[in-house]
Amino acid sequence: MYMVKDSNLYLVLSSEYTKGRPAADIAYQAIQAGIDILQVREKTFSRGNFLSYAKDIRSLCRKRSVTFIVNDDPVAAKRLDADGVHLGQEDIIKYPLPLTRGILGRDRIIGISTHSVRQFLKAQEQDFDYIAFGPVFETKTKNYKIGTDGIGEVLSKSRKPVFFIGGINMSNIGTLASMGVKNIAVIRAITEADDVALEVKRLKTAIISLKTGPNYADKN
Ligand code: 3NM
Repeated sequence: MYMVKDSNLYLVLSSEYTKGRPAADIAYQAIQAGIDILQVREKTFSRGNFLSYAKDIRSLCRKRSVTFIVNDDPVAAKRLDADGVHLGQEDIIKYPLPLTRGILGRDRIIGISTHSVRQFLKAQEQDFDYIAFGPVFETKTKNYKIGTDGIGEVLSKSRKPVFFIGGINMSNIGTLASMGVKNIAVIRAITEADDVALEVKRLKTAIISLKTGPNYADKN
């Protein structure tokens, strides 16, 4: 079975936040520069448009063995032969976990967004492969943030990979590093960077140096 390992830089690619540049160009540069996981997240495309767009991104990912994840839609993920799907708290109403697992099978990744320690702990009891926790800092896609208060508890109780998300960039990654965070997911830090490759390398270096504090790997 696919394992999500530690020290991952996870790019959520959203064409809304590329400063007018083609999303595929951003993806290409980020993949070359060393991201580990890429999620395609497009809320406004029709399924047909999404599938043809995502197919190109998937090919870019395949060439460099970057894990390719589709947002929200297990059926699209299956059709794209994606490595997995990422579900939000609303998506699991339409696509409950057993249904999603049935569509994708055991060997694919299913991730879930959580927005409180309570949601995190609940998700951890279920058959998800990784859990995202946020928004830690201010972000464009949510009108609230949960801050860093829950991070210690999440890390100390986690038995699965956790991706912290929301407003993370080079200016605040040190705060997370000091708490023991191992994996981060970002949109704008990469998609809005003037030099995408340079920013990916900086973030990746910062993540690799995130070595302090408890994490799920230490407990297994
Ligand atoms: N999900 P940026 S925050 C897509 O907390 C997404 O679940 C979040 O974008 C969550 O890195 C977020 O530009 C947006 O702040 C992350």
